[in-house]
Amino acid sequence: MTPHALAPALLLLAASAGAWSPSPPLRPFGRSSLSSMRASPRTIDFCKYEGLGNDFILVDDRGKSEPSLTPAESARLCDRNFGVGGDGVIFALDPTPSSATADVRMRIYNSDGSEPEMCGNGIRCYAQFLKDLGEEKATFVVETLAGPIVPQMNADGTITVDMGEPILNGPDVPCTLPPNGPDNSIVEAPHADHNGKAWQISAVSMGNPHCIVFVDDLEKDVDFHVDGPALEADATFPKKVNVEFVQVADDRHLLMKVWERGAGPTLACGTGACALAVAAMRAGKISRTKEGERVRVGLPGGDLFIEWRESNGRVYMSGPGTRAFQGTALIK
Ligand code: ZDR
Repeated sequence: MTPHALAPALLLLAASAGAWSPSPPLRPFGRSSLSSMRASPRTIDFCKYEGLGNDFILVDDRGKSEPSLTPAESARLCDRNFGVGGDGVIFALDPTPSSATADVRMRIYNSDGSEPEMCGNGIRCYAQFLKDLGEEKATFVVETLAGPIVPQMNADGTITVDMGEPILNGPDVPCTLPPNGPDNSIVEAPHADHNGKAWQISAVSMGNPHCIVFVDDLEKDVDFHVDGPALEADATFPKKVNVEFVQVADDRHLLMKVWERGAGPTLACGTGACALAVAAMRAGKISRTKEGERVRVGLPGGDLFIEWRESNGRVYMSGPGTRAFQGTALIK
């Protein structure tokens, strides 16, 4: 597909409620009903996807080596009042020449324009986007700043992603607290006050950094809009951090709320769900998953299912990636 054949002057939102099952073909870009409108200086064709309400603007930049939007343009597009609205913009690019194995490359900008290494919900949306663009393979290798990631399209329409091995070594997360657990990890480490509370935090990277806080009651123990940003900017995480507050419902069911680095409160977080499942197993909050067994992680936008596989130490995340609408946006 060659992008940007037309230039409608308005944002075109062909919104649709509900899931697309099976996903119908994408309307070829460049045939908007507004195509007769006066040409704008610059527009971009996009598709909007969501993974449990964590929503992304997807741009087909295959055939290119760099995203067609700058971080600042992406941030404006993510604005929910002045743009399309989204938790981030994701670009499907050609793999870098040095990548021997990748089929495609993913880059993502958060809604504030910062660039994370990885995005779990985003990569499921990305995989569904490629499928909707005509990709026939059920599994492919995606080059990311966190290394190669492998989504697998399941027969039931969900997507399982091999997210690789978690990084537990504290300094590599990166977190500057003294490691207090096995493998140099940071497990429920007592930490300085924020907002008058003494936090115990666990640090795990899934390519991007996560700070996990176990609480007895998600509603009562967390002042989400105050504690979330305070921990996001905590000085012991030099790259800032995604913050997950977690309540253990039972041995196979965790509940979480996420305050994302660079995006604030979102309805779901794929890398966060993986990180907190690993942290819960490491902290002995729940037992380690047996081969093929999964932990249900309840997020505000729905459930993700996580296996930390004993035989290879890798984390597998399963959940949906759903198209919401496609359109053409004016770049501001
Ligand atoms: C949390 C996230 N949406 C996901 O699903 O994994 C990732 C987005 C990137 C995150 N805001 C970061 O690491 O900066």
